[in-house]
Amino acid sequence: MAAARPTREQLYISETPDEVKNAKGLHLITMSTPNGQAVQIMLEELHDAYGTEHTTTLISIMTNEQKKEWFLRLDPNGRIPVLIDNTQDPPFPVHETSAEMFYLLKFADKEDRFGFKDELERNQAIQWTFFWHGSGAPYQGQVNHFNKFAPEKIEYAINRFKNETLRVYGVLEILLSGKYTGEPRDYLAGFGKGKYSIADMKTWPWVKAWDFSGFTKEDMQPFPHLMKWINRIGERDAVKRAIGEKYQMEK
Ligand SMILES: N[C@@H](CCC(=O)N[C@@H](CS)C(=O)NCC(=O)O)C(=O)O
Repeated sequence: MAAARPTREQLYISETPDEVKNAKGLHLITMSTPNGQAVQIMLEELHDAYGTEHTTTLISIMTNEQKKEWFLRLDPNGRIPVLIDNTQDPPFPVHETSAEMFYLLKFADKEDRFGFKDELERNQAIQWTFFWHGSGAPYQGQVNHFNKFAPEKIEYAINRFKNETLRVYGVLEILLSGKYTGEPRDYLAGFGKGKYSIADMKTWPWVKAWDFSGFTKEDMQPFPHLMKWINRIGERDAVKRAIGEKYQMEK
């Protein structure tokens, strides 16, 4: 007999919002931050590619909804976004943006439109998704924290995380410019010029918010290919919807 998974009763309790426990298919609990937007983009792309539907619960992390028991039962890490697949029985919760995107790639992107069939290209997508998950998002997140939200201005911390974020932008610039291959690329993963994939979706919501993080046009000058990549992805309908009104909480 297969080992038991958490039951519906363990996942959903009386405090769980009705829209979460009554959801039928893919359901995303999110807020439109860069981490939320990564999975929002993937879901909107799946909608355009396959007509895949999903529903959402929009929360405000300022009110610490994500630290309540109903949320921790779905994601003990207490952070958005959380994806729940209610077509599994019992429902299957997924936390961590990249894991959510890989889940959607496996179960909702049957043609690998946003992934790769070739195992080496697939591995490139894993490399660049991990790169941003481990070395981009945490640094740029700390820039935002120390620049905007920390109660005191600690110059060392601000400089440390700003410099590290500029360094990882530089890594993306090396890749996209084709500095060592002679061939500029359009997207992060895939041979040749690359193919739009989950690696781009994971990375883009952060990098496009460089000005929010306090970087200037001068700071961004060394990254012309990265700036073009930001515009290229920003033109997609699914991406526009994923960062738009639909995911803003009503005030
Ligand atoms: N490694 C996580 C990070 C998620 C994360 O940091 N989410 C932030 C919003 S962007 C959050 O929920 N913060 C609220 C909190 O920490 O309580 C992921 O990739 O999903």
